[in-house]
Amino acid sequence: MRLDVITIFPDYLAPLRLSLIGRAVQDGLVDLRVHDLRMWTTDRHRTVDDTPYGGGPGMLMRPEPWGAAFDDVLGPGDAGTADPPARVVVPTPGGRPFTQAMAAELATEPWLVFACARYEGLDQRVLDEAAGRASLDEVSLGDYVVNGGEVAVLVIVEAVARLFPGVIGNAGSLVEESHADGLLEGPGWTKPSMWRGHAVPDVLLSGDHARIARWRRDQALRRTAARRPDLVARLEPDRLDRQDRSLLAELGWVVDPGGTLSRLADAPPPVAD
Ligand code: 6SD
Repeated sequence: MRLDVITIFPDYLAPLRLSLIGRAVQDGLVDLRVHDLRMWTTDRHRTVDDTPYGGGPGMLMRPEPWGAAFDDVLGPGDAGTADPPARVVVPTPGGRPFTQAMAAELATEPWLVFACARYEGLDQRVLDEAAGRASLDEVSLGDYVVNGGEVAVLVIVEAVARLFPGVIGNAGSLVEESHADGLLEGPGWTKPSMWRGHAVPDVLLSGDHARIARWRRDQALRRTAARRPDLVARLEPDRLDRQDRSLLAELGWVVDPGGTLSRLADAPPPVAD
């Protein structure tokens, strides 16, 4: 997979060369290319920003350096090149929410190009230009504002690249983790079995794998109901077994006539877990 990142702070992306993703870059599984947007400026001050038309506070990113950067990074993008089609990802608080499903989808792409905004964001024509020559995704990490796209790119690349075959040593951990099946993962314990008076739950020491799997599923359902009722409401009832349904009913969740899970108005309040 090829990953290009265009930013005015290339050093910000240094963590992508550490740990598991760093190993994948070193091993050539991920072809990571970080570009300094100022390379494509032409003035003495290497200017990338200017005041917004119509007035208002702050500065926007000028289109010219971005246009030149896209010309060089994306190339002509026609049938005359051997390059696969690129997908351009622009982090912005106004984008579509980034989810595990989006990470899984992006992980199937051969080439992602990330454009990191700063200041008050990009001139709209930068986005229009990108959309005209590649498929464009404006993506939000969540409903809060940070100072630029770089930190979002760190998150997105880590979430995407770890799904790439060979990046994570233990592929089984991808199947059982939070969000893999629409549920939060339950708590975990390691040795010692007793620590500062806190014991590991007996069931985990029982060696009864079916009972352990069921108990873990119950823990995941309880935690999800307590912390993320929005995720419970999105579960597909057809993918729940009898024990799932009975536990959820205990927590006040029933399958309504429309076939979706909803919480009974008189259900007991969710309990913290
Ligand atoms: C100015 C940016 C780029 C500013 C952002 C994205 C999310 N989810 N919060 N904040 C953001 C991205 C903010 O460039």
